[in-house]
Amino acid sequence: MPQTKQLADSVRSGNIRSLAKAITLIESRNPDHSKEAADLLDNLLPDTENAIRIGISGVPGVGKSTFIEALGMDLLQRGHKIAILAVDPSSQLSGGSILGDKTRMEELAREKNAFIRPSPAGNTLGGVARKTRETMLLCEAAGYDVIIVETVGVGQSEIAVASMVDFFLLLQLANAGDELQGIKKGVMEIADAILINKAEGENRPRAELARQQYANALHLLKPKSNHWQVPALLCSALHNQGINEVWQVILNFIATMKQQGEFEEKRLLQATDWMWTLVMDDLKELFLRDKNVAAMIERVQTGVSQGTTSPGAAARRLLEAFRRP
Ligand SMILES: Nc1nc2c(ncn2[C@@H]2O[C@H](COP(=O)(O)OP(=O)(O)OP(=O)(O)O)[C@@H](O)[C@H]2O)c(=O)[nH]1
Ligand SMILES: [Mg+2]
Repeated sequence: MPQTKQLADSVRSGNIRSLAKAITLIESRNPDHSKEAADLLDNLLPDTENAIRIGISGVPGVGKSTFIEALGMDLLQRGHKIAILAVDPSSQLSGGSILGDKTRMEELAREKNAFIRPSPAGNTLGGVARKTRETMLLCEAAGYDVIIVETVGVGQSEIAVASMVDFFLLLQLANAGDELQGIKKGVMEIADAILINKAEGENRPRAELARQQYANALHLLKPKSNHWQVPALLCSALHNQGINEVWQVILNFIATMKQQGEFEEKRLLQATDWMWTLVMDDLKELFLRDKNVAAMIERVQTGVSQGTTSPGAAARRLLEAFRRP
């Protein structure tokens, strides 16, 4: 399609309006647009190799946005172009977004080499993550060489973000005494580094203590890679302390993974996983929209919820209905 190619070329040239247009196309719920969006992504895929993808998560108020602003300003000075995207699992409920009304990245937002984009409210986490991932690719093709995906830490969304980035950073606070209780083990297992924020002033000794406890706990976890020991670090995003150290850790991680061949391997694995996620999502939707299924789903589900039909029998009946022409 010549139109798609034109848009792709314009995105590649770094034109912001075309990038915004491309993102709108990807976010569109109009089924007519999905073929065009897929063509566009295919066209741009070869241009998405060179960026560094970073995921950042942590509980509300831990300082994610403040950290991203500090890191972002630092990276801009080093000549990078950065894009910041948000996966907001709460947007399904509130219709709001992390970066919506409470953007705390005012400095970054004024910079021409920074692109900040909240994810649209979506019906499912999968849907929101899908758009975030595709938006990330568009930004890369447009020349942004560092992509930061922010998400509030509520389990599911962290996993979704970790599966689309090269480096996953978990922000924590030093809460005296219960450092390791508040953190779910599963989340710790997907982190490539743990960063204790607000480690300044009188909070510093407690943060250092927490850092040591994390470091000890991390040593006990089975490593994701034999070539990377997940570090526990300190910073103060508000006071701009320790930010560059984190960046050096990220660069070191990427260099090590590339050297070991694990970088490319992980991206290809993520791409394959992603394909299956999309297939499964679409299958589920086809299933739910199937007229045979639709005709009986409520009755069958009621049977299961009232204990009169077994889940296995119910599933079998629904699948048989789905296969029936
Ligand atoms: N003392 C101190 N305060 C900080 C630091 N970093 C962030 N804060 C403050 O903590 C509050 C929350 O910071 P945000 O950056 O908005 O936190 P967030 O994790 O993005 O929060 P959500 O987007 O709501 O999930 C703000 O008042 C920040 O000024 C820090 O290093 N030290
Ligand atoms: Mg925030």
